[in-house]
Amino acid sequence: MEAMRILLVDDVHLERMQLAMRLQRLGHIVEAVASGHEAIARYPVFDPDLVLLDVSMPDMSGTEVAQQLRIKHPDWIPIIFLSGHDEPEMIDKAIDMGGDDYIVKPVNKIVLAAKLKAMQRIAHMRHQLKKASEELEQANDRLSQQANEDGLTHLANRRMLDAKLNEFISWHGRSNLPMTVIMIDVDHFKLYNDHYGHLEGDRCLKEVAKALKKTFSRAGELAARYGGEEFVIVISHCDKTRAVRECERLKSCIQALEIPHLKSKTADIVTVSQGMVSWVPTGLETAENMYQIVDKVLYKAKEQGRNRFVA
Ligand code: GH3
Ligand code: MG
Ligand code: MG
Ligand code: MG
Repeated sequence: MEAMRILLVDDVHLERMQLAMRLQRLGHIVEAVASGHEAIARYPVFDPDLVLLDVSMPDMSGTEVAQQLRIKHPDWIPIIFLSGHDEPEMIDKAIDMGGDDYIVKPVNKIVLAAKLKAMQRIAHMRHQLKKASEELEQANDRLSQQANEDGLTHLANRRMLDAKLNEFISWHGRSNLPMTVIMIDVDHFKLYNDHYGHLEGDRCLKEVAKALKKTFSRAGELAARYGGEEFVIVISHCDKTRAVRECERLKSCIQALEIPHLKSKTADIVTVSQGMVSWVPTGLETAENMYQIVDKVLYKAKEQGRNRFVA
């Protein structure tokens, strides 16, 4: 069993020192203080596994200390009272005041060691529980990230995009402000895969995604993978004049990557086509409606020769 961190509180110097020594000999780490005020101050710093608390002390009784500790620190730590009184009513009252056990003074060596063993088991369980709940929390974080993130590109995935786009639409509908949706499709990507292989194709999509993420990383901007080699950008509070600038920026940032694409019928590097729509939502549109609309616009960009945007 691991050593416990024991906070020992007793106003009588000699008793405190004797008990502290005995606890240390049993292998524990002890912080010994002489008053309730000191105990309350040291408690969060020392972070004990167990508190041994004298009941009768001049400035503040042990039961008062226990009550304050319970209020200030909701994380439960066992408290064992120490007292010269062995009347059953006293024991009962002490437990009611927030104690978990009670040892009568003078402290019997065997009783003390036995009770510490029981507390050690509890401390061990508490540590394990804490570890498990931290691991659970981490696993939860990972899961919710995976649920909202595209595995290949680490952009928001379709599910996240749907949710965010619907939120954007209702917010802009209420605020009567324009917003923009841009749908992006990599040009001649089938030919890219055919020529360079699927793995290189994946790498290309990652590069494009990275550039999109960097270009649209401000608050109110969302870059997502719509599916396959298609991406969607959503921009809050963005009218058509600004949206046109954003599409130009997007076009040049993809060109600046200069990813070779010798089989492309558009250029000798990877390019994208974009369909864009800027409007003030009524709030009744859905993400699905908007994909349909913007996809038709994107199709026009393809028809008109690719590597361009159509609004
Ligand atoms: P267009 O310019 O008209 O868009 O032509 P395209 O070849 O890009 O369009 P098409 O829809 O015919 O082909 C898209 C290709 O994208 C086909 C598919 O295999 C590829 N693709 C989709 N998802 C992935 C992926 O995750 N990784 C790779 N490497 N390829 C993908
Ligand atoms: Mg005392
Ligand atoms: Mg496509
Ligand atoms: Mg394509």
